[in-house]
Amino acid sequence: MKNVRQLVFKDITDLKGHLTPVEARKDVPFDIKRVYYITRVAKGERRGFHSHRNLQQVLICVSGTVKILVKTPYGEEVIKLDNPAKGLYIGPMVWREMFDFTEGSALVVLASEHYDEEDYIRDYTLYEKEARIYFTENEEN
Ligand code: T46
Repeated sequence: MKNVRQLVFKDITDLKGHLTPVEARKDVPFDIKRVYYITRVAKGERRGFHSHRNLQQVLICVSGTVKILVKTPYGEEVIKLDNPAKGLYIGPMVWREMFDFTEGSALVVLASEHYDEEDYIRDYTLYEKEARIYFTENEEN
């Protein structure tokens, strides 16, 4: 789907457990300017409900599981993150919702930019209008 792809990282396993390195411009396609994590989400809570105009992010569920709905005017998909060695790349102009967080789950997000509320589109009608223009102008996506 446009501006979304699943990433697979190294899972270095030995008797001590698992280690997954994630390096900027190698394992994720941007320089990482910000990291945040979402934890202790109440049962049944749904987050997101927005798109970003420019931001690129990689979502990694390092503990437990969570489902991510990604949506553009051209289609939608639900991706379950259930492995710390897998990431979900979400580029610009993709609507996202996060739900079904299991108890104790931890969602780590690597972001290409510092926090900027102006980059968010939180109204779906406005999102759809801007997204159609964006994807028409970026046909190679
Ligand atoms: C996204 C999904 C996956 C900050 O002050 N700094 C930050 O870096 C972030 C990410 C958020 N905030 C503030 C803004 C709100 O007052 O934290 C509050 C909760 O943010 P929000 O309601 O946007 O959280 P989610 O879980 O709906 O969305 C977040 C990210 O904001 C968003 O970029 O793509 O996770």
